[in-house]
Amino acid sequence: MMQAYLSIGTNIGEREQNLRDAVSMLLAQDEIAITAISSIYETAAVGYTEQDDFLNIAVALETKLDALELLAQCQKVENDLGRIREFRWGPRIIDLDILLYNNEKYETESLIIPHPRMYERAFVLVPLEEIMTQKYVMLEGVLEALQALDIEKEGVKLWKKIATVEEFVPFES
Ligand code: X6L
Ligand code: MG
Ligand code: MG
Repeated sequence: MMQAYLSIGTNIGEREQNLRDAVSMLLAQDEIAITAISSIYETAAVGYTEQDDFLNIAVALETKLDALELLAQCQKVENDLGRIREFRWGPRIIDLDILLYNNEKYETESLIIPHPRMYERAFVLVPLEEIMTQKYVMLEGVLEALQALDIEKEGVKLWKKIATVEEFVPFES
């Protein structure tokens, strides 16, 4: 089995429900098992700042899918939840990004792993660090990146404590 880590974000509509929908659509896939989920964090939008605040989570999963197949599944979840791409860095109902895949480096036109900008984004690293602590795993570079980011990290607020996937998406696991 391959280990992967995703970052999921949303800043349109019923944001918490959008996260639940995305997680439950991942759970519904036979080829994917979610092994950990972070709490929900709220942050101001980064990149294009004239938009509503985001909720972000990180999830850990095990899968037999290769990285490109996993990307296709993430894009399917985005499409099924009605994501419309209006402009780069603009508001989105849901965004699923593959951060890490089996400790591998991966580079194609459609996918780069590790996610090229994950080490600069507190809204990615703070939830990811929570999962590391839960699972007693060390992911390369994450703690160092968080220390370097200390000031921006202040902007990431714990919005809702989540302990388990079952708690977050009842009846579906
Ligand atoms: C300079 C130039 C500094 C660009 C930062 C950072 C651009 C992040 C895009 C950047 C730059 C992004 C989310 C978000 C987006 C999210 C929060 C992006 C792509 N997604 N803000 N902004 N959460 N808080 O999930 O991440 S758009
Ligand atoms: Mg993203
Ligand atoms: Mg994305």
